[in-house]
Amino acid sequence: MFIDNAEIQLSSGKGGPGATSFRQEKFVLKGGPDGGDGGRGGDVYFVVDKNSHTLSSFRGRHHMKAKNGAPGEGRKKSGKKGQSIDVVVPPGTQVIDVLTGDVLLDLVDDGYRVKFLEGGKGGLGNWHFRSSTNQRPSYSQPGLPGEVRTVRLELKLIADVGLVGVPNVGKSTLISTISNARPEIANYEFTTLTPKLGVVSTDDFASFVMADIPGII
Ligand SMILES: Nc1nc2c(ncn2[C@@H]2O[C@H](COP(=O)(O)OP(=O)(O)OP(=O)(O)O)[C@@H](O)[C@H]2O)c(=O)[nH]1
Ligand SMILES: [Mg+2]
Repeated sequence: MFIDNAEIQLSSGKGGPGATSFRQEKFVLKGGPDGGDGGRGGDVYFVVDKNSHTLSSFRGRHHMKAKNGAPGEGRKKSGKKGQSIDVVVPPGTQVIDVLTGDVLLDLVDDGYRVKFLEGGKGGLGNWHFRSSTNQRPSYSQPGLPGEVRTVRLELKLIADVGLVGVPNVGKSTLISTISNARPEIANYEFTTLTPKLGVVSTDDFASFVMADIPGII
């Protein structure tokens, strides 16, 4: 059994700021406040998909971020919510807090979708702050920041095939050409120090997992 892992920083979107705006109409002098609220920041979800077999899609990706909420506008118009993102992982993935080592999520069932980070709340527009003593408030709230969390994804995998051979014979080269794995390849022995997994697609629906194993003397 091999443990495939990837570290990634996830951030939800910031809330959009509320607007400071005053009603402007013909024949209305000094209209009242009408600044709308900022939109909520986008959320971060985990989605379990059995069509992704390994965590290789996270290689080289260090940060995934949902979109920020849009600012509020005049005429009490609220800003648009920031777009959420789905982090797609294979069944069996554990989400581990990098700082504490705690397992935050154990994602098992195909199709399961769970909210992981909540987007920041949008700020209130100045319209909310009118009162009998202040009929023209210039204050509107800023949006709240999103959440940021660095997690390690871990997947315990059973490879279908393992490449066994003496060092420097081209095992990594083979797996790099037939699978989605991109291991280091070099003309010296013991280039590969830890096993790397790759998915070999045989057709649109069938695939198997191949392991690149360090050279054995
Ligand atoms: N001539 C020739 N060279 C190859 C072939 N396949 C790989 N090589 C070269 O052989 C060297 C070693 O390749 P790797 O794929 O890193 O070998 P490895 O078995 O993974 O080596 P370790 O990880 O050190 O055990 C590289 O310089 C490759 O370019 C081949 O079919 N023919
Ligand atoms: Mg190698």
